[in-house]
Amino acid sequence: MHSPLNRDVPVYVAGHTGLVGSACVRLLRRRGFTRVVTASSAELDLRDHEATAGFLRRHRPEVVLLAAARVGGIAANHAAPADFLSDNLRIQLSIMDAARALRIPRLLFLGSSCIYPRDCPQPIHESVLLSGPLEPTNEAYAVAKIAGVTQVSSVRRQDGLPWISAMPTNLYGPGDSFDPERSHVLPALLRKFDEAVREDAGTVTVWGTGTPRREFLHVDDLAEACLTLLEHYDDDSPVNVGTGEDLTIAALAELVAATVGFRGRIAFDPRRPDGTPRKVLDISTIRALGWAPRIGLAEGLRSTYAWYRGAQEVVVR
Ligand code: GFB
Repeated sequence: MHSPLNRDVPVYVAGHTGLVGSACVRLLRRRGFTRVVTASSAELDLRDHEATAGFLRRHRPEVVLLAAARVGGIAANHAAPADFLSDNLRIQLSIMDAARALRIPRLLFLGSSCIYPRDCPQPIHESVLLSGPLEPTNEAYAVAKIAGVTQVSSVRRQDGLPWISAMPTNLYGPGDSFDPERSHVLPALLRKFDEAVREDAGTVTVWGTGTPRREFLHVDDLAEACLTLLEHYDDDSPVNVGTGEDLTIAALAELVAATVGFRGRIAFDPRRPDGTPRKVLDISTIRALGWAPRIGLAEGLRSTYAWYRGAQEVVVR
């Protein structure tokens, strides 16, 4: 079992401009960490094995938070599986090989709830990993993430380094991508419904049948979970991070409509893929460590919408 981290150790957050990495940097600074190490993609291409090794040799972090990844929603995953597989494998290998060579004592790898079999019992317990076929719409991404989890457990076994993995559910919050085609469902819907209100449109069309169920966690809650795990968890098994509660995409659309003040009709387009029917996580492992989600979905939607509107105004000005 680990203990609280010294606030003066260098902590490298890989992917600090992304949704997850930026939330982790915010939290670390708030908690008094004085040496948060970051590198923009212009400074360091994490797919470059040698460059990444050189960067870690120069900065010698004692903790690595591996939040860098190529991510996207169901359509982005479907459109570019080779990129999702290749970029994620390369990013993970570069960072973990370099961290292993330097024997960096603590590393947290972030996976995704889509690594679990498509048709597994719900809520999903960590133990069902690799027990069945994956959801086809994000198979390439999931296989890359499973390789990352296996790399962590292999390094633990071979080198005795106490690295760990966390599996977050669908995340959202400030700093997310709101791209209408490539983003995840929650930011995509916030944008669609917001535009509909602004354009006075009578109908918003939501992809798929509206029946799939999804779980949504605010990224600030995930950042708290990452710190909890780095300080208090030391085991082979990845740890689920979610809320343990889900809702249908149709119910999410209603909530988003209420958040942005859309009063028109919600239609569904079943020609668009639904993806996995359900993936809600069993969060008993992380709850036992004292972590629990704090930001409810209605509140998280309101604050994320406010952030989105603020970012839009900056773009317009
Ligand atoms: O968030 P999402 O793209 O990814 O889609 P997944 C979730 C559900 O929302 C699907 C529906 O059933 C979509 O059909 N949906 C409705 C929409 N309207 C929209 C829309 O405008 N945009 C999007 N994107 N979806 C992802 C994986 O799966 O989950 C990733 O592809 C990753 O690899 C991520 O694991 C957490 O939840 O289906």
